[in-house]
Amino acid sequence: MSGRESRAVDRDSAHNRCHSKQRDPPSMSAVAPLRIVLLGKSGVGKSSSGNTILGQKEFLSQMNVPSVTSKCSEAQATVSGRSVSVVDTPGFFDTQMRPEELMMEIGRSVYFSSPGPHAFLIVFPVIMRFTEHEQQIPQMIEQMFGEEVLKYSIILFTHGDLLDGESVEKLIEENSRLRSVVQQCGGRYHVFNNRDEENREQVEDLLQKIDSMIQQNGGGHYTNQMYEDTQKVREEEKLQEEKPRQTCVCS
Ligand SMILES: Nc1nc2c(ncn2[C@@H]2O[C@H](COP(=O)(O)OP(=O)(O)OP(=O)(O)O)[C@@H](O)[C@H]2O)c(=O)[nH]1
Ligand SMILES: [Mg+2]
Repeated sequence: MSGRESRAVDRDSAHNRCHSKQRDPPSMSAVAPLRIVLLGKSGVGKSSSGNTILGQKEFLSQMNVPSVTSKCSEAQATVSGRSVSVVDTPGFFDTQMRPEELMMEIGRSVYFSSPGPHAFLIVFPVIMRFTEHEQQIPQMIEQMFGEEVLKYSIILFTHGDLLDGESVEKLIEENSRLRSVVQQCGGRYHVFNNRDEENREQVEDLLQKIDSMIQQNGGGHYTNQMYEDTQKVREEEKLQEEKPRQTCVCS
């Protein structure tokens, strides 16, 4: 799972990439579909954030339940006139997940976000106590998805409603662990209040931050060998699906 091969590629087309190295012009990034993957410990607000982004209840989120999401899933919606795909994941960084289960779910997240995500959102509740474990999460993500992955990552703080007038900048300044996590993601962060479903401005602002990250990354999405292999599998599956239909037309 080394990210050595990680690099930005043209949008949405692994096979086009083989024939052309041309990238989408930056002006296209406002209309091109976005693929987003949500990562974080269980109960931090991943599913709620997915619902906030999409503007509809696609992912299950419940109060007072220790761990709701056990499998990766994907949902799409049109957000501010553009197609957005969100992959929700279970708590990859929780000790109760068995290694084989973890590998399986990482694979499913790769499948759902193939040919590669434009953005990984690393979710933490803004009021969370930051321990050494939280500080290690970016490195754990590099081990899982490849070493260039943090160039495509933004820290998403949930529970913004509980900030109680406190500024997130001040929290980051005062907490060295929090600061380290944000710095590992190039200083990129955003705050969500998932209780305020009507607040679309927080989603627009996030999409803008994702767009500027994409531009910094040369206009493409994240990929590495793991995503390329998965994309090949998806293309083969598509061909297999189309085969019977083609036979029907010919006979
Ligand atoms: N007050 C407040 N509560 C939130 C916010 N975001 C999420 N929650 C609550 O936090 C709890 C967990 O949220 P989920 O979205 O289910 O968290 P998750 O990361 O998907 O959890 P798992 O699927 O178990 O890993 C739920 O009770 C949510 O209502 C927020 O911005 N503000
Ligand atoms: Mg969930």
